Order: sequence, then structure tokens, then C-alpha cells
Amino acid sequence: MRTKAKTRLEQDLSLYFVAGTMNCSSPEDFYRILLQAIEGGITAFQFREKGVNCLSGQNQLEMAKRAKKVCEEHDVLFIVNDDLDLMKAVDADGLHVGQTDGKLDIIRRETEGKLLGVSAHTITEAADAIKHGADYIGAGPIYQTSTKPDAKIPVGVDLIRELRSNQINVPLVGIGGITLENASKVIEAGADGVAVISAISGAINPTSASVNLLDSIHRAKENRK
Ligand code: 3NM
Repeated sequence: MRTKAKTRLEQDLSLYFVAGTMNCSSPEDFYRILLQAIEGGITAFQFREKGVNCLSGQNQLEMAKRAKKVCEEHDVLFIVNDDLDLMKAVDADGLHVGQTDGKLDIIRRETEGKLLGVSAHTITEAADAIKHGADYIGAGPIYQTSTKPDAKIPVGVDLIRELRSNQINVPLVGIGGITLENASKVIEAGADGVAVISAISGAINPTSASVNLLDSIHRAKENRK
């Protein structure tokens, strides 16, 4: 990736909201929360419609289109989790995949011209993802999370530090159990951004939760300079 594009992506991943309708009390509630998060300044959004009670088929497609439209209107990156066909159907900005979502070289070929994010839990996984052309890495779970039932053991911000000291220089976001209280530690350890579900979807006021998270992230980036 060219330096300018990389710098832009680093900024665009600063506050990365990840959610699906299952993380909210209803599909309409999901859409309301997304609008409020956008109002609060999220820089990227990942449509992650998976698990119990998730939308499927046409309902899922319609919601993805609505979410993409509003993200596009507000210059918020729109990434689809794990579903290449859905990414193509809505012409998303990119795809995010985990370690078990398929062969990376095939996925990279299928996502040409789009962003590709990969979840990694170790240095080896991150290095392998980059070798296969990942544009950014989601590292985690950093802290304990109850949002993802099959999440691995929390690795702490040490994983971020270790990735940075092992030449993992692509844009990097931490994920898992990140809240207003600990977001700055993830940035101080070397991440470009934080990815959150419940810190925004479960907030009483998703707009102010986003404003406060972004403020904390910006401050931590300033402190790093
Ligand atoms: N991926 P919350 S942890 C979607 O470790 C996801 O790769 C993780 O939810 C990983 O912000 C996680 O509510 C859940 O903890 C994040």
C-alpha cells in the first residue's frame, strides 16, 4: 500500500464500530444506533450479521444496503464481515475475515480493489495475513468480552506492542472488551484504532459514547507523538 493510502486508512480505522442487528434489540434499533454512532463520529463500520437471531437472505441484504448508504453519505468506511457475496452485492469498501473464514490467497483475489481486514491473535497469524495481502489487522481479543461467545483468551495490549516490535507495520486495530476506560491503552501500545461492539451498541447514548471514545483515541495519539 502506498504511504498516503496507508496513512488515510490508519485514520479511517480510528473508531471502528462493529455490529449486527443481533447486538441490538431489533433491526430498527440497530439502524438507530448506527445513525447515532455516525453522528458521534465513528470513522469505520463493519456489518457483522452473524449468530443467533441474525437476519438472512433478502432481509439481510436490505439492511446491509441501508447501512452502506448511510455510511457512504457520511464518509464512514463500510466493511462487511466474512460474506464475500454480500460485500459484492452492496459494493462495500471491503471485507473483514477471521482465521477460519477461508483461504486468504483466494479471498485476496476476490477482493481486488477492496480493503481486506484479517483478525489475528498471534504474531504468526498477523504476519501470514500480511503476506497474503491484508490491508489491516484486527488484533484481539485484547480484553475479556462476552459479545463473541467463541472469543479466544484475552491477550492484553502486549499483543499490540509485540506486533509493532515485530515489524507488523500495517494499520492495526485492537478488538475485544474495549471501553472508554481502556481504549487509550490500546492506542498507546501502538494501535491505530479500536474496534468495539458493546461500548457503542450497549451504550445508553451511542452518540456520546462515540464522541467520548474518539476523543480518548485522539488524545492518546497526541500523547504518543
Ligand atoms: N472479534 P466487544 S472479539 C467481533 O478477538 C470480535 O477477534 C474479536 O465485542 C476477536 O467490543 C469480538 O463488545 C467482540 O467486546 C468484540
